[in-house]
Amino acid sequence: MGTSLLVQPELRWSVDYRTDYIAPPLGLAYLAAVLLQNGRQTAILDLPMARLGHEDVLARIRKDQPDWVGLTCTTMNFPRTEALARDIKQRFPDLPIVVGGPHVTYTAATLLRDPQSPFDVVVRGEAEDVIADLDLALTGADWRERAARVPGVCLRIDGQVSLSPRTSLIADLNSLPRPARHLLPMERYRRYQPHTPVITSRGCPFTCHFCSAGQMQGSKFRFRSPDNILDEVEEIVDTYGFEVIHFSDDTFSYHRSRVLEICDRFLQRGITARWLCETRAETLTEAMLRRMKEAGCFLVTMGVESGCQKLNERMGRRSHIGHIRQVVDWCHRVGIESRTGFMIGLAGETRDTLDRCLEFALEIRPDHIAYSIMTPYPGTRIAEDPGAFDIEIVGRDFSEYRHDKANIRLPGLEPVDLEREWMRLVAETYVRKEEETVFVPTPKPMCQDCRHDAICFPG
Ligand code: B12
Ligand code: SF4
Repeated sequence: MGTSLLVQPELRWSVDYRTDYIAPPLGLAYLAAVLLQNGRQTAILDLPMARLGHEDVLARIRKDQPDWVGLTCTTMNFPRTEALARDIKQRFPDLPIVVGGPHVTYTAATLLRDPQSPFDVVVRGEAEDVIADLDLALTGADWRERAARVPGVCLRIDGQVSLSPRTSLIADLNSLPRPARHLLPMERYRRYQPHTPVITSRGCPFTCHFCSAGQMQGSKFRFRSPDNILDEVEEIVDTYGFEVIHFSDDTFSYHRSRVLEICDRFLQRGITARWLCETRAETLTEAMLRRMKEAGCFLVTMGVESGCQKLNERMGRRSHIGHIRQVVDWCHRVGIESRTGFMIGLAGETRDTLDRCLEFALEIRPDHIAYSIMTPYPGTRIAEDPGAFDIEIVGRDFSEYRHDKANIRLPGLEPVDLEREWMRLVAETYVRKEEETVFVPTPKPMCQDCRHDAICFPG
């Protein structure tokens, strides 16, 4: 029987790690569920949440002797993921190390061509359809030959890089087992944050040039049925005691009728958990927001990017800022909080458009405002062809791909200017909206003797 150890490496994604939000690694939990369903053994270590370091991972490998180790990797986490993989490789040179997640989906070829890379296998994109066959292949000696025959698996074999095409996207999301949350420290997450994520759909039909969502999970919006979703919500509430659900899909309300059905199910099943969601403004109507409010929704998060329509259009962001204003207004009327995300450093940005961004953010009066500097993530059009947007990528240290750090240069705006402007917008927003609630990531208390870059809890 195959055994594996799945690991979420240490995280750090903001200027002050005490404000970082640690979410359960749902991708790993989905994969673990498929492995368990296929009768395999597996475990998940969430290093930041469990306050574990590399030595703890090595000790666990020594104890459990898994057939392979799997690491999940976003761009910002790549340096930490690679460091962990190196430590594992050094102590256990024969243990296959598999890596997946958004970052490696776009960088697999580069990674595997590097002879110094500690990663043996890369899986690009969704992996539920790959993981059981891969697990079988990695069990026992001569695993490379077997793994090379698994569709969707990329690896180095006999000094050559074999890039198997990605498998097709999972058509029926209802067919997936629920994420194996029982393998995660759910009680710790609950004490840390009252909400927990649920993904109800995959794929994004929009093509914002700063985002790789469509490439990662496809441009077709695939979605779970309301009952399938509500079964998961009930499990989270009943088994793990969460009172707030975070629908962290890319575009939760893309299908209006589905959202209304989800609301109906919340009410029919008498689920009193409150919820928040991430979406695009133009998918919402006032009537929908009213129904969402009745069903427990208290917060809607929307990306705005710039207050300047032209800049948004140049970035492939087709939302109209008039609609954003309208939705924020509806939210006020209906009694749902709104959180708007603004991005600075877009193609064509000038000091003048930055002023307009700030003015717009304050004028529409959302309950929470978040600013980030545009980051050229691999897999985005911006990263692939920055010249087409008059953007120069200057930062290549992925650990610095943070929302408050500029890795780009624009005509007339150096990276340092963008960072100062980010600071100015944040500061002016606080000063000018002092009497209102504005989204501020609040520093969390930390153990005095904490030796990890993570938030600690007693016990
Ligand atoms: C929820 C979420 C968060 C949460 C939690 C993240 C987490 N720990 O999971 C929070 C709020 C913390 C967060 C933060 C950030 N996020 Co975020 N987030 C998401 C979101 C919306 C859902 C993630 C998810 O659960 N997906 C569902 C699961 C099933 O998919 P998955 O995780 O990709 O896993 C599948 C595959 O990737 C693969 N896989 C994953 N790991 C492994 C491992 C192995 C061994 C194998 C074989 C396969 C495999 O198989 C899984 C099952 O199919 C995604 C968008 C999205 N739709 O995925 C963005 C996304 C992951 N975030 C993104 C970004 C940019 C950020 C931030 C940098 C934002 C910021 N500017 O501050 C930070 C950085 C976090 C970090 N440290 O890296 C980008 C990542 C881009 C990139 N190149 O890395 C994404 C893809 C959004 C986007 N479209 O651009 N995020
Ligand atoms: S920013 Fe949102 S709407 Fe645009 S492509 Fe990404 S996920 Fe889709």
